Amino acid sequence: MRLPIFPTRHLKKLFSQPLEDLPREFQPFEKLVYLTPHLEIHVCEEYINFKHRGQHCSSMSGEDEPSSIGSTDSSKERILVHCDLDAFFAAVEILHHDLDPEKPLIIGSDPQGGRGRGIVSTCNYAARAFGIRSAMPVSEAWRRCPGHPFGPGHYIRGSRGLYSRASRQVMKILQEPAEHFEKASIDEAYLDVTEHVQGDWDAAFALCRTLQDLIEEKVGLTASFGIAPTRILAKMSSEVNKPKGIFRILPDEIADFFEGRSLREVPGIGPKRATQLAEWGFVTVDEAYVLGELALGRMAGERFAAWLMRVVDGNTSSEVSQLRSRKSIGKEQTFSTDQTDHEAVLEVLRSLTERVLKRSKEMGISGRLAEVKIRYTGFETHTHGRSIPVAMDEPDVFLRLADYLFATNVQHNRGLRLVGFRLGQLDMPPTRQSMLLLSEEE
Ligand code: TTP
Ligand code: MG
Ligand code: MG
Repeated sequence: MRLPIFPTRHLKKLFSQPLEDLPREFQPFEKLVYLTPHLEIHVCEEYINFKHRGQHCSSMSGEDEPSSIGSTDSSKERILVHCDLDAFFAAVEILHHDLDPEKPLIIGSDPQGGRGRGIVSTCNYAARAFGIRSAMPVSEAWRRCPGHPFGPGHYIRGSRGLYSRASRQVMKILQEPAEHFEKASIDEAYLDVTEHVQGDWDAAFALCRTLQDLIEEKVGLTASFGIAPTRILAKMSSEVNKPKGIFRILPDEIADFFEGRSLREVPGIGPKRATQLAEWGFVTVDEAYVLGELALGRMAGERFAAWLMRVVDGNTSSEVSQLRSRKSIGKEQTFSTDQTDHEAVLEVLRSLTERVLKRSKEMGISGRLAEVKIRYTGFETHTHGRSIPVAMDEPDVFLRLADYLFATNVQHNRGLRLVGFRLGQLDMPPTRQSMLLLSEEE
């Protein structure tokens, strides 16, 4: 399909009139217009200028819907790896403070001698032997394994900065062999390694062993790996041989894997749903599966039944994409004393914006939404956002938007406690829209 020329004057015209008045040849841009009712023309111009200087793209296939970019073809079998670090926070603390891993260590709120009202974040495997688990009330943990001077439990509050640093080191190692990589939480990631191992499941196993050794050698932490054709299966299999385990589910082993396996182990089945199913007499996945979609649907709901069938048939998602786990990229800074010099704050905002855009570029992500966060003395917080028509990763565009959003919204004569920048409405470039813009410029 030949696309219309899309120079700046058309752009101006295009965005200054209602959608229904658009000439026919602009129909492909409907979405663009719809997304940006309050478009800033200069941003578009800047983008076009930038693209004139940079790359060119001459065609639009029509198949690259933004939502599918970064995904994998579901008709082709994928080899996915899920990695999850073992007792992550506890392991980092043990490493950092050179603690004895054989002694029970509990990370969480202050136990206050057993009267604490908070919860346990995590604990090492020695503490798990006492029945302590993540999210358990810390008072309950204390009852099972008291701390000094009553028992062997060592309770600490934890230090977030340490965990982020260790997580970054691990993610860097994991990212290397993956065609598609997704950090799913601070201690876990999905990798699509299909091409890297050329479809060989044994090679995938060997790769996980190598990654496991690398993480231990370079970061000092142990990790568990799951290898399987879908996300859910990969996540479940990384749990099987924890800690420091590797477990693989081949495509023709899925049914065997689910035999006798508790429904509660399937990510997505919570305690409420599991209890309800147990009341009907279904505790394991295969018990529910043999009932068939229709009969199970009558009891547990059609959507749930259809989904469970797909899980067991290995037909759930195998998409690995940063965009699945991440909705935005942001950075903010709290000032040690409230700031009245707004120029100085703007400088901080610019530096945060640059850092966000650097990060997004590293991740191969672009965004359409710029959002500035301002917190005043007394904690009153406002966010001010603006969308642009196409996802971009150009720092200059976002620096200008950050300046604009700050300058037009900040309340003068007020002290500032925090400033932040966030890039939202993320996409993997080039999007279909950016291709359109790139296609035939003057
Ligand atoms: P998990 O991977 O769920 O747990 P874990 O790494 O501690 O243990 P496992 O060996 O079973 O994987 O969570 C990762 C980190 O996230 C965990 O170390 C602490 C934190 N976390 C919380 O702060 N609160 C919670 O409720 C959970 C589940 C985790
Ligand atoms: Mg973990
Ligand atoms: Mg985890």
